[in-house]
Parts: sequence; structure tokens; C-alpha cells
Amino acid sequence: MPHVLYTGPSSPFGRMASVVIRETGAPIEEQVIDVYTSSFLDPINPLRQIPTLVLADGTGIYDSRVICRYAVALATRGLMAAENPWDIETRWALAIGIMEAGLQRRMESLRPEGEKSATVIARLGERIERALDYLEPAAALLPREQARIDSIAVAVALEYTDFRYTRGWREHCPGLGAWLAVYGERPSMDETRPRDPPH
Ligand SMILES: N[C@@H](CCC(=O)N[C@@H](CS)C(=O)NCC(=O)O)C(=O)O
Repeated sequence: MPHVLYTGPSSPFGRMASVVIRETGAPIEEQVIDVYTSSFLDPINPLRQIPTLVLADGTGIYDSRVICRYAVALATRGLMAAENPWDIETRWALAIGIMEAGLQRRMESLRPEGEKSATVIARLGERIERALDYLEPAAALLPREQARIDSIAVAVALEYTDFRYTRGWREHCPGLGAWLAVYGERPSMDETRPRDPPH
């Protein structure tokens, strides 16, 4: 039995784990599932969320951050930098926060008219914009050629923002836009682009 990552076609957290698996070369297979009908996950991850990694012995590993750490531990190629580790960890957390805000905003937008809150949608949009503006000066600190955990997470968060919210952030974050134009070309990014499942 191989180790299997259960993920989805458009999950930013799943994509981050998939990119990390590719970049580290960790021996983990992937399976795309519909999380909403995947009750088989319940005894493994009672949250029934993706990504969930199921090890060969049946052990469940989640959430995305733990899966990334597990993949790094399993592989020979590391993604955690020795220099400024707390800056890098914090930028990783910020990128995850952008993904969370993007997902929450999307879920709120999908609620029926009369139930969704324009205030909540606006507040989450503002959170994303604020985080991107904060990140803009850090574009110069993000490696262009090297796989590192903060750069992977930032790239996934930016492309999820494009996918579910807006590409307009480039107007006030040109450094991040230029960086993503290069970093997004990595095979690990190209192979994992989010898509909506067919209806
Ligand atoms: N903290 C979790 C969040 C995972 C998450 O929210 N996954 C979403 C897909 S993007 C999900 O499984 N949603 C289904 C649900 O919550 O019912 C992580 O980082 O892995």
C-alpha cells in the first residue's frame, strides 16, 4: 500500500501539499476526490477535510501544514530554510491565512440570496488585500528559482486569489505580480492549477 494524499481539484490547501510533494520528491501518491461525498475519510480524519494524507499503515495525517512537514521529513530535499526560519514560517502562515480568507469568501458568496452577507464578503476581501499589500515588499525576499515553503504557499495563495476573487491585486502589488509570473512557471505549479470540477 502506498502513502496516498487525498485532495480536491480546487483546494488551495491540497494544492500546497501537492506542490510540496512534487518539490521534495516525497513518495506519496495522489487521489482527487469530492470531499463532500467521501465518508470513507471520517474514521481517518473526522473533520472530513482535504487534504488528508493516509499512510501505508492507515494512519491519517492532516492538516495541510502537517502534511507539508511530513513530506519534507520523508524526502531528502528540504524546503525549510536555516536562515530566518521564523520569518519564513510566519510568511507561510500569512499565505495560509490568505487561502483561508479566499475560501471563506467563496463559501459566503455561494450562499443563497438573503442568507449571504455582503459585509462578511467585503471584510474577507479587505483581509486579502491587506495581506497582499503587506507582502508586496517581501516579493524581493522570495526566491525565484528555489522551492521554499513560504514561496510555495505565497504562490498558491496568489493563484487562488486569481481563481476565486480577482487578478486586480497586481495593480498595487507589481513586485508580487512579477515574481509570480516567474514562480508560477515551475512544473510543480503548472501541474496543479486549480480547476472547477465538471458539473
Ligand atoms: N486547515 C485545513 C483546511 C482544509 C480545508 O478547509 N479544506 C477544504 C477544501 S479547500 C475542505 O475540505 N472543505 C470541506 C469541508 O470543510 O466540509 C488545512 O490546512 O488543511
